[in-house]
Amino acid sequence: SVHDLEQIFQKKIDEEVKIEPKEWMPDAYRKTNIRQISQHAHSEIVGMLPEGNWISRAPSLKRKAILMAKVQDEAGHGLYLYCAAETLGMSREQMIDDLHSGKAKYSSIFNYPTLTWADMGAIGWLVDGAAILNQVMLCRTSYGPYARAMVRICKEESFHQRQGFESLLVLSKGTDEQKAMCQDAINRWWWPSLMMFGPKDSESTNSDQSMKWKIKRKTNDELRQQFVDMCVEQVKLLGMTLPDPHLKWNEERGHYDFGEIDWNEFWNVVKGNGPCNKQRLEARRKAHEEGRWVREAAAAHAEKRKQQPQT
Ligand code: FAQ
Repeated sequence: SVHDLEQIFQKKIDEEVKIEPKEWMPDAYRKTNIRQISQHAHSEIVGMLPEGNWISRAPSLKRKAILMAKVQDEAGHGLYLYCAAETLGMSREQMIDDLHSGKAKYSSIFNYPTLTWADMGAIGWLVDGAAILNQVMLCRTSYGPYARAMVRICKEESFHQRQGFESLLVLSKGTDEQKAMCQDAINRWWWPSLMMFGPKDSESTNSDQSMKWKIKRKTNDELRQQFVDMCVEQVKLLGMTLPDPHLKWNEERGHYDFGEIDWNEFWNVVKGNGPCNKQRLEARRKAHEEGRWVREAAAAHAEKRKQQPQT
């Protein structure tokens, strides 16, 4: 019976056995994995846009080559993740349609504009930094294909974060104008980066079940706190500050206290009304339309090959 299957399933989870595509799983487990993995894939692909904005304006050949490589890595991450979601029975076309129609979510962070070159550094340091903390935990997620994709993604992501920090470090030692640009980028990306971890645990509708199924291993607030503690130390090396007057070491908790996130802003962005939501989706739809002939030609070519006798 379904009840027995559910018990066997939960036993596997409890014993740290990975769940593989062809095995029985509860419908809700399948659904929430499709939801999370496809949102994650969309985030990688939409996440290419804010940085893509600066490729043609990078300040040197070296910085341009690094930025191009980073953005290409993100495309690769998106593709691994779409593949992982496909193993659960959702087609790529459906996922892409859901993104383009505005039905599917992607990370709120990519709906903010990249106003100066320093934003490339701030994204690497803060956005990739937040992404890694979340993804290191996901290397141990219970669904096999997702966990394995995360291992490779994390290696590349750590490199991205280091390059972001290094790039800010150069600005932080530069002219007064460069220093100001660096601080301004940190000021603008700090709060949106904290929002990447999702709503507070008390508002997080999926967390309880996802923790039981070991899809998530740490809660939104746990990871956010870890991120704050890490950044407070790292920002000192830059000689810059974080834009939060409430940041204060709490001896009792052994963590930094920090100010309240603007949750209205967060939900507003998640619901599609952030500064760049419309622009991002528009860019994705346009790219999809413009690539249509390539997909059609590739499919026609594959069909032709199938008809030809094998040699
Ligand atoms: N933005 O119940 P919870 C990257 C939604 S890193 C938008 O707590 P959950 C690398 C959530 O979907 C970024 N929506 O949800 C990169 C849910 O709505 P639903 C991508 C958000 O899933 C760097 C509702 O709120 N990383 O791409 C956000 O248990 C630089 C309630 O929330 C991942 O996606 C948000 N920030 O926990 C690329 C990691 N937060 O679906 C380019 C994988 C929450 O019920 C450049 N995902 N929501 O309608 C996760 O770990 C989880 O999904 C969380 C949210 C932790 C994001």
